[in-house]
Amino acid sequence: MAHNVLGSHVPHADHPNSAQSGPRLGLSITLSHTYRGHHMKRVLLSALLAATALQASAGIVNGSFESGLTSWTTFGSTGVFDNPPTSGTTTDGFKSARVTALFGGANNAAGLEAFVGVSDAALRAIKSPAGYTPAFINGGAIQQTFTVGAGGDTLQFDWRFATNETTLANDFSFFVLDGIALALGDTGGTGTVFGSGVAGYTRATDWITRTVPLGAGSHTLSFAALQGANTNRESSLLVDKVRLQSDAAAPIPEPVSLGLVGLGLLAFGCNRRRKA
Ligand SMILES: [Ca+2]
Ligand SMILES: [Ca+2]
Repeated sequence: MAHNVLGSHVPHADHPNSAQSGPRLGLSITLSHTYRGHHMKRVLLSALLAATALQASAGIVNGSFESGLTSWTTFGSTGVFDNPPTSGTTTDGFKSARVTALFGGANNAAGLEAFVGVSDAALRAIKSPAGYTPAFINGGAIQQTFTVGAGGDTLQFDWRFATNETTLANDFSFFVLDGIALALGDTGGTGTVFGSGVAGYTRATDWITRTVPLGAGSHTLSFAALQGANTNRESSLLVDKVRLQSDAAAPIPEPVSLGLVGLGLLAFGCNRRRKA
């Protein structure tokens, strides 16, 4: 039975919109079929309240990417670094997200701009150096929509930009919050120190933490890397530990934690039945 409970709601948790409704719906349907009896209503109510509290306190799901890119929608070349924490590819756990301006990739720049919801002109406005004119070629992006509760919150994430570019100024990376693009690592940028440290790349920034205040309500966050004029040198943006400040008071809700909630409730239900 535990298998059925776990199996029935994990796919919901995998859905990009699961933070809004999926897991709660899956949990209640399964338990309704599993148990009967008057006290079951209280058990179900507890289940719904527990799931609601868990998600209201932390709107970003799988922000450490320990479940891969689950709960993030993707465009173009995306993936995860999956290495020991000492590898320099993570700041939390074993995995980080990777979005890549691909070596020899097909021209998908217009599609990427549509995916993240910004214009070509808006990206040129944040590209270094100023006045960069060549057409953008290829990139990758990830995106998640989440909700911030009353009173607002603070978004934080860690990023690191790695490149094989020899023609500096070509490739860059950025994040988009509610339609506004903001620069991250840029091969043509100033104030970004490039050393080494990411396997497969000749240059990389250190990990940098970005902090952004957020008002209450729904927010859409994207991370992207985009190829400049030439397509013969790859660059990637690494992202890890995407979280809200309020998450510090509670565990980050990886999809598996919803499974643990289900198992806990299952055990609780069994105990109640034995006593009844
Ligand atoms: Ca991680
Ligand atoms: Ca390049």
